[in-house]
Amino acid sequence: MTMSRRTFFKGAVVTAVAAATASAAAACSDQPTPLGSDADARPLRIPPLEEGTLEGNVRRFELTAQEGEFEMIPGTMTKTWGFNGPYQGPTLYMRRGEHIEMTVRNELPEPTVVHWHGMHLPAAADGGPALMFPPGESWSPSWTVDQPAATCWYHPHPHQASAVHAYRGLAGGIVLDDDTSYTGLPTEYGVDDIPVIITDANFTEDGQLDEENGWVGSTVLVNGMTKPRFEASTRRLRLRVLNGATMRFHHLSLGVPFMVVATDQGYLEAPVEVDGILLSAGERVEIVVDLKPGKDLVLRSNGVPDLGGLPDRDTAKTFGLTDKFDLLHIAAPPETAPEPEALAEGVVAFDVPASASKEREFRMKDMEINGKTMDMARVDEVVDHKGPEIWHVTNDNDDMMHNFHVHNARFAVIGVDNGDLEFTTGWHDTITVPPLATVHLMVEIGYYPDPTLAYMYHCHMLNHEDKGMMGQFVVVEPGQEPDLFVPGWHE
Ligand SMILES: [Cu+2]
Repeated sequence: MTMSRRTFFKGAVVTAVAAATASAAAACSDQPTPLGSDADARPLRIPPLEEGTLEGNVRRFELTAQEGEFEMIPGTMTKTWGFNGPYQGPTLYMRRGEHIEMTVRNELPEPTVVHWHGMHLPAAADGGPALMFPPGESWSPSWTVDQPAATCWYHPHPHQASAVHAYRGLAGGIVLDDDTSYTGLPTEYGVDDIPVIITDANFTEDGQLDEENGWVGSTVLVNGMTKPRFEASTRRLRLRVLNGATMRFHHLSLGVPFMVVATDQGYLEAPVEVDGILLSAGERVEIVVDLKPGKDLVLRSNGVPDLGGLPDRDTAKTFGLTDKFDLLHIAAPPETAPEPEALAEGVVAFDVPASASKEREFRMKDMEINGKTMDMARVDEVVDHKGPEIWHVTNDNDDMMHNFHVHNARFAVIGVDNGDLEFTTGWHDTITVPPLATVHLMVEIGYYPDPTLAYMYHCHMLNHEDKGMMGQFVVVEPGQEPDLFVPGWHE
């Protein structure tokens, strides 16, 4: 794998020094880059909505992971990876109750696997590292969608190479729909219901992805492009924001208050008005903003408040927490656009279990969880029941950011000790764990017993994950022992 990674972007090493200098200069700027008036502004690319083929209750998708070239920066073709295209992938549409039959073909020069982030499904479909498959082959997971409407996403999860595969462009959104009737909520994909996938990259002098200078990119992209501009035709927009970065945290603002209507795992009980919201890598949030004719808005990443809990500005800078970016220019709608209806409240209930029969503790430090780095042959936790659990997750580093993602699960934040999280309501599957803080989670795990394959919990800063900050849990019948399949290539 190392060999093919090295041959992927020729010239990356040669131009590394120049690129490092350039990206250091760019990353040091605390000022938002000019965006709307810039001659380089381009219309926001909307990934195609892929509905697959529906036959009765069965929805089939075909995804091909492939190499390509994409114009991330105006006028420059960058070698990239994508699904069914050169960069990123289509937005997959699916509905609760449907049976999904997915075929993923690997036309890349390296083994990979795809994880359906946020979905509750059998471990055989989850796309953990044990399920990596080689170039030229296909993988066909299937599952039944049994969870509320949400914005999920898909991205690679190969052993020790998740960061680089995602960085090259392997990511796409999932619109998971259900029968919830939500008055006032925009639902027309690409018109007033807009995917906003935030990633970042460093570029070499010849405009290629720089893989040698760390994973906090100095160029921030939305849907794969710099300086995007969206011309609103309606007075209300729903933005499905995904922080698809390998490492970056973004504290998002619009210059006006906006409504949070959904977190990772679906709708909130009622919209919550905020001035800004923090998204760690892997998190999603659905926001609703009302626009006024004549008044453009800019979606900004404004720097993480209080340095994210890190001890000083220099440390915060290494995680990119002091950087500010203009992400997306939103051009105002015309006067003729009709006024939207009032946004409904109480469309879903937020029923967090009051207690749990099992508690677990996870301590994240350096690149370890509970003193161990990831081992594909080791079962770290066994879940042998259907009920909720309380997980206590601590960041034992005072000088490092981490976050925490659990596969095949949703959780509610029921407490935070020794740190601040400004927005904790709703169901999540990924959450920031500030330095020295403990986040207490009420976790509901999808119950699909299978002693042979594990699910992952890990830091979703992908370079931390690749360095070992990940563990495995196996879901089994009560009293059953795990009997873990370990792939032959395991070291
Ligand atoms: Cu981490």
